[in-house]
Amino acid sequence: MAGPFTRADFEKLVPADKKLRPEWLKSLTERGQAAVYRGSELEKIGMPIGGICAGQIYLGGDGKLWHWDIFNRRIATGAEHYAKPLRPSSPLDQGFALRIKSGNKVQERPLDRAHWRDVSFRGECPIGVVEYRDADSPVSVRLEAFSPFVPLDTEASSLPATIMQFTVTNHSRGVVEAELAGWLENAVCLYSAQLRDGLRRNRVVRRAGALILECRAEEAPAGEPSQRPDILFEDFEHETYGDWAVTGVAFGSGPVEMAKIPSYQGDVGGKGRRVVNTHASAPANTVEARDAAIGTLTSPPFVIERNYITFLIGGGAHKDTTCMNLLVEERVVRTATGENDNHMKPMSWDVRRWAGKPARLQIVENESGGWGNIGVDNIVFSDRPGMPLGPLAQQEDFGSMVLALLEARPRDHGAAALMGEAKRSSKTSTRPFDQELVGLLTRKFKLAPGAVTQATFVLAWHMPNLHLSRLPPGRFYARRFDSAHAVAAYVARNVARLTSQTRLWHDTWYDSTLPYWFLDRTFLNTSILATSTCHRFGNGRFYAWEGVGCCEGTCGHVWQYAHAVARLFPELERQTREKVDLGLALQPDGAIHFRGEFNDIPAIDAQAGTILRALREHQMSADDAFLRRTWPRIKKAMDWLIAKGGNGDGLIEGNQHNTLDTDWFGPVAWLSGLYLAALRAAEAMALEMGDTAYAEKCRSIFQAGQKNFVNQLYADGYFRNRPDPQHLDAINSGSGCEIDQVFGQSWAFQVGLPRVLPQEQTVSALKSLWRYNFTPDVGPYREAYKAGRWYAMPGEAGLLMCTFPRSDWDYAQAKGKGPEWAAGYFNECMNGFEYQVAGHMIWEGLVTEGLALARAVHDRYHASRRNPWNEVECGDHYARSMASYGVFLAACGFSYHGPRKHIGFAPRLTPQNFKAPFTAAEGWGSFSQKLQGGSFEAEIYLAWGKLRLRTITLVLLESAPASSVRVRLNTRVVKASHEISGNQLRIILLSETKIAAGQTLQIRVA
Ligand SMILES: [Ca+2]
Ligand SMILES: [Ca+2]
Ligand SMILES: [Ca+2]
Repeated sequence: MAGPFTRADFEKLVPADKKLRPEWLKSLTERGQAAVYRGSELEKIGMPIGGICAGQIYLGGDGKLWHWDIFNRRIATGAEHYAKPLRPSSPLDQGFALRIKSGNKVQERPLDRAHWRDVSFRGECPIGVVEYRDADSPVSVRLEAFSPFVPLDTEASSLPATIMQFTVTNHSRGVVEAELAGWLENAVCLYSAQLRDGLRRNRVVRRAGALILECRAEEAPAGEPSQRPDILFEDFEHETYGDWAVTGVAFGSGPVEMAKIPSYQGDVGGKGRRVVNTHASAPANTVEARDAAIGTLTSPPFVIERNYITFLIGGGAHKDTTCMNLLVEERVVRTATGENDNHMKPMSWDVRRWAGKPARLQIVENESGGWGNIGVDNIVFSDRPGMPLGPLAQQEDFGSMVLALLEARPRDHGAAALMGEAKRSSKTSTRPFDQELVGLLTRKFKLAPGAVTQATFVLAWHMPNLHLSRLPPGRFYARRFDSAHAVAAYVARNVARLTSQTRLWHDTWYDSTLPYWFLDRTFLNTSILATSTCHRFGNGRFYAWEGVGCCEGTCGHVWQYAHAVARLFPELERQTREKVDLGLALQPDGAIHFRGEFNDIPAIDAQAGTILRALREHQMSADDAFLRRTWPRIKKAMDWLIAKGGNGDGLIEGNQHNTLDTDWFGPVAWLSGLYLAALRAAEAMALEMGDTAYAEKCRSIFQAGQKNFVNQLYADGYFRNRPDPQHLDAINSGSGCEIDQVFGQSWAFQVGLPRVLPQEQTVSALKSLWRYNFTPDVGPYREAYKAGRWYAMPGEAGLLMCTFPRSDWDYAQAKGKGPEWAAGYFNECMNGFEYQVAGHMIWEGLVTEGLALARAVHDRYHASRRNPWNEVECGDHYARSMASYGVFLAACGFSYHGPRKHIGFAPRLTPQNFKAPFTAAEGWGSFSQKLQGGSFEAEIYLAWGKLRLRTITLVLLESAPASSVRVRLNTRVVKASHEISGNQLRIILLSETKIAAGQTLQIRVA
């Protein structure tokens, strides 16, 4: 394939001298400017803008909402959206427009790119800001869009709603009369409406001071019961397609015998002997070539003379390209696809509306990529649906939607329907499912020169029928609200509080000395919570994919990298530890099935990570109740790992499943290092629980392990593995330079543990990663090592997962006889891992290198390249990327222990003048420190909630004196003592001190 490469070749693939431009290096630490996107940069922007675990709606670069994944349809994404970013598309009609009258000139300007010359976008999670300007418009418009987001307040942050605040400013010298309109298509039953009849109903009402456009759906009136016999239209039991017209090659010469279908397709579930199955009929031998074939199959005309068309359908889930359509008057009136499953399922179309009309069926197979095939059988016209359609109210996309105009004025106007027989003033309107029903709300205003006005719209949705296979049904938000109307009314009543607290968090986050790019990148992945990666079911359980719709079970080995949720909404992580990892997934022997109920094996990294996360979850609690409840189970999980280590040497030798999806054998630096970190965490928790014998057990294995780890695995400046000679067929990075080799120490920093790995060798390992794995252009490396997916394109920088700088091990050996898809991981750049290393480098003082790694990811996700808000791994909005929050914590040198009432900061950037936000168990705020004149001053300002403290640690700067330490809470002196060890200052408050919101604890060291 490529190689073998010599040392000199390696230099060409990953240069030792990165030749980073001085201005780029300078920009890593400069506060800089907020990034504002314009022009073509707006095209791919999709900022998640709904509540957490409430579906997924994007705010586009020009302020239009798109994607609209709120209808409980499982959307499964893959890795492809890195190389081919999604473009805005919307299944429904919604938007805002301004009608402007100045003098005798009237302009109509929808709020989008097409109608304003200058549109700009600034996304500061959780708030997106879009500004519209045009030299020909007397007014400008500023849109601020967000869903309420208040750390620690899960309830306030989980609303299925988006607030859109418009500010209109008159820049002209004359009076302007204007009307701002918002419209919403009733898209309730978006998918069901393609299969059955029903009615959509809109109404406009005033409630809670708001003008509310409510969109609902209901069953169609029942027809006359009928006794007409079924008509078998087509059973595909012949050798040819008969009267059906064939194009292309995918359909072959006729229906295929089920007995001759490739066995890997499984039971396709057909009726009789033959079926339509393009995967089997395509004239090709490989799966790819079969997928590549395309064609159509069109029935002879028939007259619709029964209420339903029933059939079996399977194959690809591609709308429009692997589908069967019903054509009436040459228009597609019904369409259906498979569900990426070869087993065909019964489907019914309600066709009463077209009774007596001529029609045709068309089976389309126009997809040449994965799942480019379709199966169809047994087409029957019947007066009964072929499968029970079930009550409309139980369909996944049933529910309600609302557009509301808050603080409504008497002249604000609402119309239930825009067009058709209902007049624009009508307050109610109904339409059958196949007709569009769009409602409208408007506000008229008059603006004097220079005057400003505001209008706040709320979009709310309520689709309670989420149902993921094997998981509890329903949506958590439906426990609090019975309709979108109730959601909108709640927002209307609480908009002042929800808005001010969201802004308070936003302002607290950005009121920092840290660079803008750094604040943007480390926080924006938190928006993954507001995507379909994350769900909360009717019973309150938090659940997540790895990325949208891909890889189930809140995967322990992926989620252990993600630090954001634990620090912002710790109750969700505590619940997942307690109910899932240490609950339903915990086996009698202590093994944790890392996908909850979805798999039956443990993984070494997930197991160690769960123990480390349990410590973190304890530290983010107000008291020790969580640890008391879970400690016996944590111990059990630890004992499983200890047993896996076998001989007490602190290294694990046997089969080790892990996040790279295969089993590795022999001591692996990355996995044994995590084991050592877990031992340290268990020891710390044991001591807190008064379990000194267990603490001693963990400590002694740890101590042996740390020595063995260095002695056996450290060579040539980094840590390698010692692959088991009995298992050379297995994938193993061997003596390659592997990205996670010192992950255990990285974790230790995140939870304030004493060192797990010695500093000297650890720093050297990180420098080796920089030297051997960080490349300013992945192109040459990927040209030589082709396997793997694309998360950094040629010309883009990144930290490679594993390189092979030594001559005793190469990709070919690392691959063993493992599958190419898994070995290919070594050649990729995966954001979550890169953040793990970036944070670790910053903790260890390699600040420039750490920032450069994080910035490389940031640059890859610049809006000119792809959607900045969608970090992709094997799925959109990939959870591991929430590791970026750990990079932020590293920059602050943050440590916190809620039950012990301890907080600490050790800023790595500009410590002489530093300010950054923090979150604790019961409150959040801002930490700042400054060296000025002869004194060092630090402040802990609490913006929200409360913070109870006993001890505080700070790092003294070199030139700072420390003969006296004074602590004040606002103006009151707080009695305290202090200890200094090295440059560490530890302040012990004489008694527990509570800082309330709005108060500042001031520390003056002189
Ligand atoms: Ca058949
Ligand atoms: Ca195909
Ligand atoms: Ca061992």
